[in-house]
Amino acid sequence: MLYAPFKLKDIQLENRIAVSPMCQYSAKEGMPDTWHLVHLGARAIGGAGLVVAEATAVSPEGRITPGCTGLWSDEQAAAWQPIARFIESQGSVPGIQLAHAGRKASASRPWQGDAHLPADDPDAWQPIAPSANAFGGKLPRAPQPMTLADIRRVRDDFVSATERAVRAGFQWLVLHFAHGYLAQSFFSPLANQRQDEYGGSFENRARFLLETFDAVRAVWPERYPLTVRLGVIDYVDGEQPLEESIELLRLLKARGLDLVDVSMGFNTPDVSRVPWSQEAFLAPVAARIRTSTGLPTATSWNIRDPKHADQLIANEQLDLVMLAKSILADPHWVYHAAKTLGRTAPETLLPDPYAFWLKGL
Ligand code: XEN
Repeated sequence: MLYAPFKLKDIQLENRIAVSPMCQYSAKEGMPDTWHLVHLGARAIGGAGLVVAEATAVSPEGRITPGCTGLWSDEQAAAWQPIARFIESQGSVPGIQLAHAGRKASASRPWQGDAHLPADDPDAWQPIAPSANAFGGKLPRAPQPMTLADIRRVRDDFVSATERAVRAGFQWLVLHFAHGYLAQSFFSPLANQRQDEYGGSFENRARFLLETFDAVRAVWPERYPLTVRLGVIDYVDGEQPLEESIELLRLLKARGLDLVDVSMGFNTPDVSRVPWSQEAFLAPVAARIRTSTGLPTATSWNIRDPKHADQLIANEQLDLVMLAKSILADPHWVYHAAKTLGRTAPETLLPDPYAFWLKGL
């Protein structure tokens, strides 16, 4: 079943294997370059049905680190174009994730500390968020609370970035509503302490996400899938109940959401209760969301074993598996998994120049 096609809107994926957006922290001034082409292109050559480019900031202040990619300029859109085109030329669908990092912005790259840059660092900038409370841990910098004008501006930044994503040739859009970044921090009572119409009740905490989604929906072509990655669970006390995430997804579905990629909230530095070592630990949560909302559903996090991944699709727990570390470690995971699953002629999943050499191996 992992190799069954999947149609959503006018887009057909050749299989159920997707490359999850993975930050490379390797851009300068938000510009994708040959690193991004080779990184994403290699996984398209490897045969993933969908290749989603990393969390790409809708504005300079929305980057997680100075190395994050962006789509706030036409120059960046032009730089993404050959990347999207190459992914498509390999039979994969090119996708991109649009993001604003909120209070987690202005951090160093993970291999340089994974911490807020000191405020006087020439590369640092002032993060913004729903409220002035800091994330904590290695991200202690207090964000500037957003005014209503800031909220409108960020929503408009998502719209402009979406228009550029279309021009760049992307055919699958993921709005980053997870991982403690801006949208997620509006939704989570752990992060959002606003007293106005954007804080407090479920309706108010959902408002920024729904308004941003609506604005993007209006400019993203109807024929292409519009998806969100939503943090539905934090594994800490005080988080929003799963029922709230389900209700939010129902509202988004009614407004034109095509698929949800189920992930975590990461609204506090405490990740001690996350069951990291369990294979595909979010799959049961995603399956529950799939049943309760009727939305096509994907998830990532520790999906490595091809047999397990195949069962998740066969048992209709998931529609897509999003691979991250496993496909980073092995760009030919799709081919190797086909061999493990006993598929005949697995080399046919690869482009001709590779299939020719690998035939019968
Ligand atoms: C605390 C977030 C954990 C996973 N990460 C997610 C990222 C990049 C950093 C690590 C993302 O969603 N862009």
